[in-house]
Amino acid sequence: MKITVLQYLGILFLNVLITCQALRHHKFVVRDAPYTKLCSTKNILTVNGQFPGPTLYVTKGETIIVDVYNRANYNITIHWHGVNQPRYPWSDGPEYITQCPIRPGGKFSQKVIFSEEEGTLWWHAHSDWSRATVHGMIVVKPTPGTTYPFPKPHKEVPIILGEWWKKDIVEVYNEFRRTGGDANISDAYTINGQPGDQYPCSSNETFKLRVDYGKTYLLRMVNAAVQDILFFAISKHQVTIVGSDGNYVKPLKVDYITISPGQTMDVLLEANQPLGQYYMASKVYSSATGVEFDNTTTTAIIQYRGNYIPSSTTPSLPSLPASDDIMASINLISQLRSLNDNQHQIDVPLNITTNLFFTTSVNTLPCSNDSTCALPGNNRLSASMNNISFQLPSNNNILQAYYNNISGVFGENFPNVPPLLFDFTGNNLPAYLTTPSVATEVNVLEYNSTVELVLQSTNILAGTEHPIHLHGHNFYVVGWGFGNFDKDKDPLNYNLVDPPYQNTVAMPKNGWTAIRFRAQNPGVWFVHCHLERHVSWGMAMTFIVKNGDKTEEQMLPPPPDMPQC
Ligand SMILES: *[C@@H]1O[C@H](CO)[C@@H](O)[C@H](O)[C@H]1NC(C)=O
Ligand SMILES: *[C@@H]1O[C@H](CO)[C@@H](O)[C@H](O)[C@H]1NC(C)=O
Ligand SMILES: *[C@@H]1O[C@H](CO)[C@@H](O)[C@H](O)[C@H]1NC(C)=O
Ligand SMILES: *[C@@H]1O[C@H](CO)[C@@H](O)[C@H](O)[C@H]1NC(C)=O
Ligand SMILES: *[C@@H]1O[C@H](CO)[C@@H](O)[C@H](O)[C@H]1NC(C)=O
Ligand SMILES: *[C@@H]1O[C@H](CO)[C@@H](O)[C@H](O)[C@H]1NC(C)=O
Ligand SMILES: *[C@@H]1O[C@H](CO)[C@@H](O)[C@H](O)[C@H]1NC(C)=O
Ligand SMILES: *[C@@H]1O[C@H](CO)[C@@H](O)[C@H](O)[C@H]1NC(C)=O
Ligand SMILES: *[C@@H]1O[C@H](CO)[C@@H](O)[C@H](O)[C@H]1NC(C)=O
Ligand SMILES: [Cu+2]
Repeated sequence: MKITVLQYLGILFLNVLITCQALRHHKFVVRDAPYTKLCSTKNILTVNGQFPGPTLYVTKGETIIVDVYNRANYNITIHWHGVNQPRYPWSDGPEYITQCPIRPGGKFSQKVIFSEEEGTLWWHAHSDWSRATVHGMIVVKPTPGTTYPFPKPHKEVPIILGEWWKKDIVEVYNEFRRTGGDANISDAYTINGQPGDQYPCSSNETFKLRVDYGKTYLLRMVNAAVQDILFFAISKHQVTIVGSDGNYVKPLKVDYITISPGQTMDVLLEANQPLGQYYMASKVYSSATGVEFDNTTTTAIIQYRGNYIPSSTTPSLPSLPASDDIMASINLISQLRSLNDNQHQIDVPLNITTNLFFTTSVNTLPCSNDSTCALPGNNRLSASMNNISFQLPSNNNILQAYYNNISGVFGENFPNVPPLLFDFTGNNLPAYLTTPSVATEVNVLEYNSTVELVLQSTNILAGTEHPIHLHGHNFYVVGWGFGNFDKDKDPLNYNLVDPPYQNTVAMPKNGWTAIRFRAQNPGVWFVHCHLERHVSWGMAMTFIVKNGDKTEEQMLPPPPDMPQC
């Protein structure tokens, strides 16, 4: 059959029409809005004036467009945390990695492509520390005709854990950059934007969840805190973890959970206790010796409906592990297992083509002569992976430079192994180890390579947990351990049967974590600690995953409205 040009254009038009109709648009307006917490009112950066921001509801495998308008006075970018964005890094969001910022007055229509993810994810700003208030939840529903791998809950409840400074977060960030010291600790944690009644001036605004006895509730949890891993528990109630990072896990009944910044968890709460009021509460887990932290407790209230006088019952606080209880933190996370049933099969790479070994360190760097820095000897704090403190490009982004063959923006020499082997988890490490190099280096992965990445903590300056987040991929957490990784012995204990499939994993203090993934998503993908001060110091690197041979194994072209530097 011969197709005329007009017919062809008609088909093209129809296709465009169908595509346009199929994609739902959402509008995100980034702007300042006044907010009152802890007795003071300040302007915070919000999306659509909300804190936390609007929840995106999507169906597994859907593609949506989010039209992001920047009506604020700051540069902004938005990242869809845990969404793989197959072949399309252009809307991933990390500033100066995959895009230049959306400037005040600007707009960027971001195509968000869902694929294998199902469950709870979130979105957040990826520009300086604006994610402190610019964040919200993503709920990925099962495809029609499929259901949750657990009984349908009576109700679904978002629980977003956050962190609050009385001062403007921009001031906190600028001071942190200027002095080279550690950042001022926060004044409160929040549950759904509210600190709760353990803090002054907040009692009448505490988040309240009203429940019916005998019903089961699905709590969709996100840790959106800026600097802290958190413990969370509900007084007198156990919860059952059924998902994490947009993937299902084998049901795990626990007294409390540990959740890293960046991580999400789906937990079932059965309202099975005597009618009354109960606190849910969250506080910090922090194991770094000598590092100050916010030790306050945020609360919300679970209130049973029924025949009793709520005001006559004072809610009781749940018991949470001690702030430095390493085993409490590790035990919880290391018990997660992929569901791995008929409907949710897993595919752990067994034949590894690329072995990588990355160290994470907190470091110091000398300040220039004309500035005064907080640390003795005019030094400032820094951090690194494989001894490279990652420096963001300033007048371009890595993705655009890679796609357009622009040289001078990044190097391709991020090493597969650290430049120096030493007793990574030893005590009192010598001073000559503390200074990293500073560079913008990527590690290039062949398309379809099967990668094992061992993340090794070091005790340079101060060992602590680092929640490491990989953009563009989920990974299997196949092993972890204390001490230095032993490449002969430790792999023998890997879980290759039902390891959890995550996008963020907290490496233990004094230890290591091994992850595996298939590099099947061509593009430029950021890897970083999700504690904001650590990534600001340079605890980050970037992978480039090369194109495959076939068209469908290659990056898609950029959208026409990419923000320019
Ligand atoms: C940080 O804390 C110090 C000491 O309490 C205080 O003087 C300073 O004003 C704080 N800065 C900000 C931005 O909150
Ligand atoms: C809480 O109290 C403050 C100050 O009294 C008041 O402005 C605010 O409207 C109250 N909020 C609620 C939810 O009652
Ligand atoms: C929290 O830290 C403050 C200041 O360091 C201290 O005075 C207080 O006792 C601590 N509170 C708890 C509950 O640990
Ligand atoms: C493992 O991968 C390598 C490289 O792709 C290939 O040559 C080899 O046959 C594979 N081995 C197995 C057991 O699949
Ligand atoms: C700092 O001062 C020292 C001694 O005056 C000089 O040798 C060095 O080059 C200066 N460094 C910088 C970065 O200006
Ligand atoms: C970049 O270089 C590659 C390989 O040399 C080439 O295929 C591609 O067309 C170049 N891209 C641009 C935008 O010049
Ligand atoms: C890191 O790199 C710096 C600068 O090249 C070097 O002086 C230092 O010894 C290295 N440290 C480690 C632990 O590799
Ligand atoms: C990717 O590698 C696997 C082996 O790990 C192989 O079975 C598969 O055919 C490869 N796919 C492509 C598209 O190259
Ligand atoms: C905003 O982004 C532009 C483009 O990269 C940059 O030139 C400018 O310095 C940025 N502004 C701020 C306040 O960071
Ligand atoms: Cu870290």
